[in-house]
Amino acid sequence: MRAVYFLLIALFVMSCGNKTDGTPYADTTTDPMGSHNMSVDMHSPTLVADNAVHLKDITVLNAWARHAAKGDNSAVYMIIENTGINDTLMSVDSITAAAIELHSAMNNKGMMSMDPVENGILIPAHGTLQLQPGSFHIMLIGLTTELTSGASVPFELTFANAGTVEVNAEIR
Ligand SMILES: [Cu+2]
Repeated sequence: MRAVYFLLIALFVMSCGNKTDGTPYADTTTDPMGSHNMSVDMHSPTLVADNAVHLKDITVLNAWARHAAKGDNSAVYMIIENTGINDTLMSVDSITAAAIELHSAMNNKGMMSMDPVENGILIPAHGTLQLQPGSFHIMLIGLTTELTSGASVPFELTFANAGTVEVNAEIR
């Protein structure tokens, strides 16, 4: 299971929007454990982060959204840790977009494609899932407002087990 998961994540190295950020999530200045690269670590300890949100066994860290103009599309990324049994991110709500979908992305011989995830995104038991450019992400379709760098916007995440939690995503 772990090896398969590692392979899947390792394949997703490019941004869904064909843009790449060097450090889309890591904030080493506030991380007492120093630099971390935990995209594939299923057993990492809970990270310390400014914007961590806890809901039962779920912790959401480093939520951020890509800046974009009103009417355009954007995406939201975050780290989701699960200290309990398997859970699933079922849906996301926000007033910032006309529609919101959970997407996976794949790099097939240099061609990026992305698809809606039908039955939610699994957050493995005692594991970590990273929503990041080129991998799973929350797709914002038809922004109802401009997403301005430095601002933040609230999103409601609904998990099958843990329930619903509000997360603020910093716009970058
Ligand atoms: Cu997408």
